[in-house]
Amino acid sequence: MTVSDQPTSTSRKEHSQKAGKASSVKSAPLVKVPSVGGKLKNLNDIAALILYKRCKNIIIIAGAGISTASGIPDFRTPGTGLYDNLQQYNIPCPEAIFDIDYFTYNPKPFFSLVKELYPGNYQPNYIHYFVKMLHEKGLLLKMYTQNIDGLERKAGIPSEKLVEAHGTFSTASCHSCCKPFPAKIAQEAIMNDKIPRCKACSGIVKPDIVFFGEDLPKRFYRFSKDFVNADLVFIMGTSLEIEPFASIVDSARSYVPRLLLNRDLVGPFKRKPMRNTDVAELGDLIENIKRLVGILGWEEKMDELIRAHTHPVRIFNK
Ligand code: CNA
Repeated sequence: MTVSDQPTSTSRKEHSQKAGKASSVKSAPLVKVPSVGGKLKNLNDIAALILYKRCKNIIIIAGAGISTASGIPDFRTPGTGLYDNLQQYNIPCPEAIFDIDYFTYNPKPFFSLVKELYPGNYQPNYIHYFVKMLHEKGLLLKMYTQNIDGLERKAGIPSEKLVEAHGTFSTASCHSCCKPFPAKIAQEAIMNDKIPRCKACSGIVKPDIVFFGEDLPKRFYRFSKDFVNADLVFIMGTSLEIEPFASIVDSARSYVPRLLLNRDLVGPFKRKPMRNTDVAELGDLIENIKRLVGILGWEEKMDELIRAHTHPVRIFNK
């Protein structure tokens, strides 16, 4: 029996009471609660799991697609992705720009590119704020991101909830002796077209973002402890092409619902048939997240959250 075949025995009033504060669901459409282990079909089913508090520990798995709406190109989208636009750097293959061996041989292409990508040039978008909203509602267990743009932190997602699996620009270190180097000074040098150098050994300093051929931060390898407690997993804006990150999608218990929000099917969502508890909503991420927010009845709260972040109240001392 599919979810939509089930009769609903829950009135809107009961639904609101079960879902917590009435105000948080007052404008939400009535959604039917899916049966345990039953087939999940669409965003309505996922929303119902959240509204009925069947799922309270959400893990987000994110990639470059969550930041394209902020103006940062991803890797692989044909035409606009970075991999189709690196001709000016004269590198042997697109991956070389983030390859640690190539960086050791010639760091210049990386430093030219990274000047454009540095945090500070871009702002979080609706998707980053949606994750912040999950946190504010006590629903965010962890966010695992491959992104290096720092927009999760900028949206106010606290660092203890964040696993920046491919590193961050917020710290830097020497590529030769590994000594930490002030990230601000590294950034200033890069912005002025200079290569930052280690004070101890004169080695090249690089922001602590993870290159192909480098290990991921220790924090990433604690993922199994998080996933064992997850009761819902969102996978957003990633091609799931890069290991070991890509494999964490299979780390939750097999009955835990997973929602893919992406332009195309990726990873385990390409298998046919999909798991009963997998849902794929293909298309533009912002449109789909807005749809989910609408079903959840969180539009007003989202607007407030975004307003509070983008226009913080200023207190003037006379
Ligand atoms: P990717 O391989 O480029 O995949 C991105 C995925 O997102 C693709 O499947 C796209 O179809 C999808 N996508 C893009 N925009 C949208 C949209 N608006 N709506 C729906 N889907 C969309 O990138 P991954 O993150 O999978 O690859 C991992 C790499 C990319 C990591 O090592 C990152 O460091 C690296 N990267 C990060 C950034 C960033 O920090 N913003 C930018 C570019 C690359």
